[in-house]
Amino acid sequence: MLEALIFDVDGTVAETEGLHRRAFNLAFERHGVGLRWDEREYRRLLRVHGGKERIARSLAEHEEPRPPPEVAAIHATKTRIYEELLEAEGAPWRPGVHRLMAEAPRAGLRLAIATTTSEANLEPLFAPVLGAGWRRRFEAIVTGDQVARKKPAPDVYLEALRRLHLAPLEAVAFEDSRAGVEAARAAGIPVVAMPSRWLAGDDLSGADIVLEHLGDAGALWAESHPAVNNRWLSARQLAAWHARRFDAAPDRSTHARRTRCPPPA
Ligand code: XBP
Ligand code: MG
Repeated sequence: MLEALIFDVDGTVAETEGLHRRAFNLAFERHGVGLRWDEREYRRLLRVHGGKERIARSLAEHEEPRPPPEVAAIHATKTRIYEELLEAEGAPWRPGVHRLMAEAPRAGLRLAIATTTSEANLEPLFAPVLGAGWRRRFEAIVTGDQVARKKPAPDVYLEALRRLHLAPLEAVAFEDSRAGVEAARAAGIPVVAMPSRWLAGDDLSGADIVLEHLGDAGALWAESHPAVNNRWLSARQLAAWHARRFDAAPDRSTHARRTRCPPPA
């Protein structure tokens, strides 16, 4: 039975990568680094997961390798600048995300976050929309800096399941990128994918459902989706789809995905 919704952040909650790109470039200027990522170059570098890893890769490609502490310092500056940009300009949430997060508790569904982004990037994105107490809504908030391996490795999703004390098939993940879909699938979690602008060319066919976005009464899909027989995705419809798809008599092939992680220590 569906128990929890696990949200990716960048590209899924909001189209934030444009602000990330600007923050990286301003940090390069501030540190005297000879890099400037235009949109085309940033789209290419989004295949490298994690800001620090992205900086290191680009420096190595331009024969300007820097020691890890210096890369970390550049990334810390970028994170501060990103927070300032987000606070100053905001990032509109994608259709249906706020609504689904509000519907979830009424439908008996718990909420979690599983993202590659840095923990500091969450407050300026969530607080303006969900209020100062936004963290209380999420039973697990797992970020890239808390796990050993970033997406497409399953680490953030496995850690979210562990903190929720749930089996993979008791959750649904929401993702915008191929790496995110692969990470959730590798954790055994069903995935709803909504392609984002910066990763529009990604193959999301590994997802269980691919939607334009989650939809809203004011942002209807062009057509009703066969999986939910509606023009937006409600918590109730998602739970009904999940029950039809996964609550049938369990067989050996899904045993591992129905086994709960040990409870948090
Ligand atoms: C997206 C990412 C992050 C951001 C930049 O994370 O890959 O690296 O691009 O943030 P997700 P940082 O889609 O999993 O939310 O610089 O903090 O890494
Ligand atoms: Mg994402």
